[in-house]
Amino acid sequence: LGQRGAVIWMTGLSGSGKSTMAVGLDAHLYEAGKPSFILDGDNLRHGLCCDLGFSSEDRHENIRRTGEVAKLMAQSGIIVICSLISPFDEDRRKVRESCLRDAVPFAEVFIAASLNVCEQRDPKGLYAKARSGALKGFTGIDSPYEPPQAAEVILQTGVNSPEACIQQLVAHVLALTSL
Ligand code: GGZ
Repeated sequence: LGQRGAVIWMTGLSGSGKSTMAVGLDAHLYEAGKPSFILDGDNLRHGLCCDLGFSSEDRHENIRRTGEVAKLMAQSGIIVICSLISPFDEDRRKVRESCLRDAVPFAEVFIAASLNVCEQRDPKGLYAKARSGALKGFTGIDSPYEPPQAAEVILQTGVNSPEACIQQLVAHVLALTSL
């Protein structure tokens, strides 16, 4: 029997902890002997999506393109962990529908740190730049973020420890991929 792939779609503000959750999940899946791969928005924007900026149109295309790649990889048996802000509910819904249409297991994971928490963290100083007006169209400041209405997993990274959040995520993904 072949290995079952899946698309695990993490959405949340910049600084919410998407990358930390992705790396933690990836490590646990490796330990469990399950092939996995991270598609990270910030990385993809250097290659596959290097022609895209941060307009709504470009963000739509960023999510569409990443979703298609993720589905293809999942069809080859890999658990694909997507880590993108993906601010629009409609874009995430389209990826979900596309995966489910082709029988690829899909889970939406809301990295639910508040804007306040993310702005306090500000690991790259981007919120400060956005507040000063030096960076335009930054998500949560002057560009929208639509929280998921029905995410399969909600991780309170501003409340619970990274380890606890990763455990919660791992449990869901192992259940999803051993059906
Ligand atoms: C949001 C921006 C912006 C603007 C640069 N808005 O936290 P980071 O720095 O390391 O990761 C963010 C990344 C967002 O790329 P995504 O592909 O995930 O975005 S989307 O899903 O909306 O297409 C952030 C950085 O790029 N960044 N400018 N204006 N984030």
